[in-house]
Amino acid sequence: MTVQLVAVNRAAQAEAPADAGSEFLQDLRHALAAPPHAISPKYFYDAEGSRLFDRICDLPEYYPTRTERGILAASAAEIAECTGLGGDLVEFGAGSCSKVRLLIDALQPRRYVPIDISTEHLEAAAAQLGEDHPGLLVLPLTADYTASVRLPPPLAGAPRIGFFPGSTIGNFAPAEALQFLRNAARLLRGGGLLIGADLVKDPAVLHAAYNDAQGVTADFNLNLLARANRELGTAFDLGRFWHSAFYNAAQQRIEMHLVSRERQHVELAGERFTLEEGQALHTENSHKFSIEGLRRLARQAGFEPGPAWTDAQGLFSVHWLRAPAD
Ligand code: AVI
Repeated sequence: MTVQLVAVNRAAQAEAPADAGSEFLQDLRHALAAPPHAISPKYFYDAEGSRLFDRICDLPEYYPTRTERGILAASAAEIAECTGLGGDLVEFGAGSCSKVRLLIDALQPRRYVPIDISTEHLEAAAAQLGEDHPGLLVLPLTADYTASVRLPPPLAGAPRIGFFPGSTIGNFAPAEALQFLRNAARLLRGGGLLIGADLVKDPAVLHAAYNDAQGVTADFNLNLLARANRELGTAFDLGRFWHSAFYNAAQQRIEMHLVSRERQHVELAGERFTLEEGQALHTENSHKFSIEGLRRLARQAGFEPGPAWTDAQGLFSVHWLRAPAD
């Protein structure tokens, strides 16, 4: 993310067959054409993907959401001691704007700027939040915060407080995570960042969280192909792929892949690609952290790590990272 952020053109987000210049088309083409056959997880989040992700958050096996919510609710007063009151709260990847509700009473922000790539989802959630908190100025911003975002001008006397929950930091490659944090430290200077990070733990717990019994995570993963069918005119047969999610201990991450069940051909924008039986399209990494590992990364990015809060089982962590003024 560069600090100069450019809001996504809404017209370009409409669900219509994409032109040859569309980023999704180019990235999918690239992923199908050559190893490492990988595509960014940001393509999960069209309207359907966002709905599926909300369902994941409620699954019994997916502990991160409810655990982080518990930490935020229990620690809101202590968090407010770090952030101060009356700040300018900016949420990266706000989705349904639900976690911020746990902080509003304690932090009493003057303004809330939720940023998300999915307009429809964001605007409905922001409107509802504004209705529920009439004194709060809510300014939703449709943008890809991993690329570039132009924030509204700062509010005098209100430090910028970034909010990046959900361990979305874990979906970045390590170099991207560092870059994101570096830019955030600049964007938030004089304020700070409240960030959620999933912790390294028993791989069996992780495995269950990404292989739920109801198959919602599988549908979420497969929605990438369904989205390509809707937007790019491909004809992926979803039944010919299976969802694979496993813990890669060496890299401290869950990996998600879509694996071809058989040799098959797919057409994308007039080009034909062959997928071999067992060939995988790598769709997501979800890195897990130690408390000290996250702090080390934050220091490298220019933050001064403050307190970190965890749950009793040590599943998840929330960190306050101060962004020095200069
Ligand atoms: C958004 N992100 C932090 C989720 C995660 O756990 O990495 C996305 C997700 N993928 C599968 N389940 C949830």
